[in-house]
Amino acid sequence: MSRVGRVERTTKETSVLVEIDLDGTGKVEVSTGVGFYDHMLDQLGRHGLFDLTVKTEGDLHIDSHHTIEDTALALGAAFKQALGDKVGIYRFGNCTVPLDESLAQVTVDLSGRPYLVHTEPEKMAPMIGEYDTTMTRHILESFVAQAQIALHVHVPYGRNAHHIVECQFKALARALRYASERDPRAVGILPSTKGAL
Ligand SMILES: [Mn+2]
Repeated sequence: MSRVGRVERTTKETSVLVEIDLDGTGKVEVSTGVGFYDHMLDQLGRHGLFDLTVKTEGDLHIDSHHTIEDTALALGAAFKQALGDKVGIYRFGNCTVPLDESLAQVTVDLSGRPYLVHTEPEKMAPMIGEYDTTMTRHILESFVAQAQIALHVHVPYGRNAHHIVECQFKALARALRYASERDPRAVGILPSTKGAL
């Protein structure tokens, strides 16, 4: 059974299409018009081994905020859709990824309830190309709200803004992969004592 999600989301500010296949090979086609964000979504697909298509046309004449946020919302919704009934998955995942001087620690529970805990160094370059570095938390908030997962992302140290953000996306990708992958010992079993996820 294929685990795919497809979300189209159109407002007066943006038009977003996201397609994701959780059991892919990391084939990614992303275009949001924000170069660094494309680079981050590329990390997400590649290291999550998700096949991922993202096409966003947003109001970049204002700034990149709506484009980035609405893409994250659609991505979260598509991820949730692809997870389906969550039967037979690991549910929990974590990964720690260094990128030179920076370190990201990500832990996820595909719980059905949205919750984000996020810490990163407060002193960071404000922009990476057209990407406002305060948007990283906003992306995670938006993704979590729609995917309905508990997500903890910590960067205990780091100096270069590009590294600080990129290690978060790499660790997120791998943690989501581990959590969403099928557990061969749990075929047909929903990983919850409550009977619902
Ligand atoms: Mn916003």
